[in-house]
Amino acid sequence: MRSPSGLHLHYLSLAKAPARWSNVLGGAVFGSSSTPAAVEDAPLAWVRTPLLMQAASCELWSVADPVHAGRRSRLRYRATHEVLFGCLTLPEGELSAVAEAQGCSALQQATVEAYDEMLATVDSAGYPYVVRVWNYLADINRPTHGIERYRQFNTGRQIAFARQGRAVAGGVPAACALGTPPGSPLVLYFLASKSPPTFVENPRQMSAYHYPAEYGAQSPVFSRAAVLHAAAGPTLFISGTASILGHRTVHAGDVAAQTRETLTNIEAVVREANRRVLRPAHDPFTLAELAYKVYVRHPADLPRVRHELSCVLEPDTHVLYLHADICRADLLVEIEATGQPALAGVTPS
Ligand code: 3EB
Repeated sequence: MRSPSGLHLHYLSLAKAPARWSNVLGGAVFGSSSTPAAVEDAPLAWVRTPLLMQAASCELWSVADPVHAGRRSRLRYRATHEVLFGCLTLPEGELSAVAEAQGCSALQQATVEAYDEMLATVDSAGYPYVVRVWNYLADINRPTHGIERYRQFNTGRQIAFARQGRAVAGGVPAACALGTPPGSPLVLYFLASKSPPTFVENPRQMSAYHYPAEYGAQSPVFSRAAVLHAAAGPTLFISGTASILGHRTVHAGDVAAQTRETLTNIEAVVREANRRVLRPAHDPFTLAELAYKVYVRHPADLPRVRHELSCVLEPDTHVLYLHADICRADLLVEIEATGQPALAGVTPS
């Protein structure tokens, strides 16, 4: 991805990974088949969502600035003087005894512990602003204890934020939450910063932290997007975005229409981000400058999803396609996007 900023995102195959890991802040390896080898002390999450095209298997965040590494409990991180990337993996099986004693599900307990560790780490390391969180949990739509697992996750996330004295509505991180194959551990990775980001909502959608109780007793704690302000320039993080208008799923059963609605939502978030933070100080964010991660529920839908993206995005756009369940059973596709403003002189199409 072309970028003027100090923070760079790459989607690539692990074989093409850099020889020098000293510039890598952190990342994630996707796929069901292999455990990535530990790469020096770089925090690399292993996410067991299968790839839909073999072009890329790895998401890497690199920086020009010097990095230092650290650990805290089960969490590993690397940081520059501005941003911290961390990841942690919690197998639910190890928590079933504690969970039973607490009277909650193992997933809820794992979520509380993961978020406790993340928030305690960023506070003590001096990067208190969590900008973006990627959440991956097994069997996201399956009910246990009479409650869908995504809702158990939402309860745990909200408990952890509230317990650390943090807001659970407004000023919360951009995020995504996707399903992984049964038996996979809870995996979280995140970016946090020393300086406050700007959080952005989507005028076409109700804020997720205000969703009505029909989507779960505890609302999901995430913003539609966040803009990280670094010395080298801003970076826009658009959360997982789906075919939701207001708070309702639209186009149930129609993957092409869901993809178009999702892209319209992403356009609306980009416009809102530009309205909120950039004009007139910076060049605007544009769809063309973003890199995309596309989660498809049914692999057979991939050609239809790719066709809709090709109608809106340039052929050389960086897109990583993954096979994953989405957090509502009627959603067939979810798309996240990340990037920097268009370089001066580049005309968006
Ligand atoms: C939605 O808009 C779709 O629970 O962290 C998107 C992004 C979604 C993040 C989360 C959920 C999350 O409600 C689902």
